[in-house]
Amino acid sequence: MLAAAACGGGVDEPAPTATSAPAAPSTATAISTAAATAAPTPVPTAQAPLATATPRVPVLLGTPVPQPTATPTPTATPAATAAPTAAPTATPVATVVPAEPSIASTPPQLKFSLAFGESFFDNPVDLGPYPGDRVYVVEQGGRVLLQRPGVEGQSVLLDIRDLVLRQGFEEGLLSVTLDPAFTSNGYIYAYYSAPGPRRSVLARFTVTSDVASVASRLVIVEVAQPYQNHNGGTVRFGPDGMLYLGLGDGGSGGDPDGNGQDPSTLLGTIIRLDVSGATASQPYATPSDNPQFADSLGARPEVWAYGLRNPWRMSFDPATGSLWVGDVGQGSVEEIDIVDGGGNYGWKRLEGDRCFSPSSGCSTAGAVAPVATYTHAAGNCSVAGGVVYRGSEMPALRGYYIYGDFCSGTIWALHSDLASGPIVIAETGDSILSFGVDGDGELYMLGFGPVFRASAAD
Ligand SMILES: [Ca+2]
Repeated sequence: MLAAAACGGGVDEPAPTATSAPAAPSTATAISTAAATAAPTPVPTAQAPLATATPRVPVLLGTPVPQPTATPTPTATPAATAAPTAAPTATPVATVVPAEPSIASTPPQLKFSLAFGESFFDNPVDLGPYPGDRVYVVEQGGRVLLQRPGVEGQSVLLDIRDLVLRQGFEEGLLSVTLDPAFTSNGYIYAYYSAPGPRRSVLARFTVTSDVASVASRLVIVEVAQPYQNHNGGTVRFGPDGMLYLGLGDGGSGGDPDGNGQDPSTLLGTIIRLDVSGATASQPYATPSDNPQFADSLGARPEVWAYGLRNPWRMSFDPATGSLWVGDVGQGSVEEIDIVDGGGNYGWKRLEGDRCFSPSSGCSTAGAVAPVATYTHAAGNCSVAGGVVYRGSEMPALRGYYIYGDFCSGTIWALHSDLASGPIVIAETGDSILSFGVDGDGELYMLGFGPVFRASAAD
């Protein structure tokens, strides 16, 4: 087990200010110097909205491949069985909520063992299912590795270390997901930091025989980053077949540009894109059923929800379709949100359930409250959002949302129907970067180097 990192740094390490910025390394580019020293002038997003994007009815793809279902997953591809010849003209069908057995009143305490023998990683930050009973593990430095649970050997699915900016602690390759029709089209999506100018990039790559071609890259969206921290970000497909990406408020500390409450920028939002017909000239379409915000907000049409500070980790509950987000706090409170379309999650008027700006008497009007919060007492510093467990090995854990803290290593379980409050299910002492599940829905915890597989301690 690794010792916890110093909490003063952590996932939510404050951006250097103009006066405290460390000397740029000799390899630093002009853009990094500018970003560290320039006044925090709002930087326009790199890509204008696609005003000509044809509104389209989202193609309903059924249960996405990467998200395990509650029952054993058939091997047939969803695209083969669910993609209709003609797009339906009705509004999208609401997420189907299958009957679930009741959730146990007490979740099990967890223990962790190395998931892939003595395999270690360069900051494993994301993990998900891959065909052939494998999982992919994302390294922050820019590689994606294929692993078989319990086996030490690995192969390289994607290597974009040459494209990735990893200057700040929170920069790098941050998340990867598979297309719902991956088994037929080979598409994977990667979200990473890039230099010149400093920005976040969501790009698609095509996989052939378990290797992604870097040359196949198709940039979906780019967002200029004014500071090196608060880049979000998780990319996942929802049960509606749409692509969701969480973006942070742009960074520094205290959201100096006010991006959190401004959905005319993609910073501080979760965006929802239709990438099913992506081409180089039109890499995404804005779904016609994206939320309609008040005209006065001037919201970008891609925005699904806003008011987020740094949604580092998010996931869909494969049973209910709910989007669970861990939004990292400033200096006092960490929060868990269930994010619905059109919601304003409060930052920076609110940090968790407390006023942030102003520090008292703030307006809570229109802000969606978190479903859980915890404070920076007891060594906590930064939430690593997790997953709703729907696996089979730990029946008493089914239906609980699992999340942890980067500094304290504490892991909680929260009843996904919110019938009771969070329960501590492990004190790992590890620096928790992220969580993930394999194709059976079994739980993994990602630390600084190792990846652990969870099991019930009793
Ligand atoms: Ca909030």
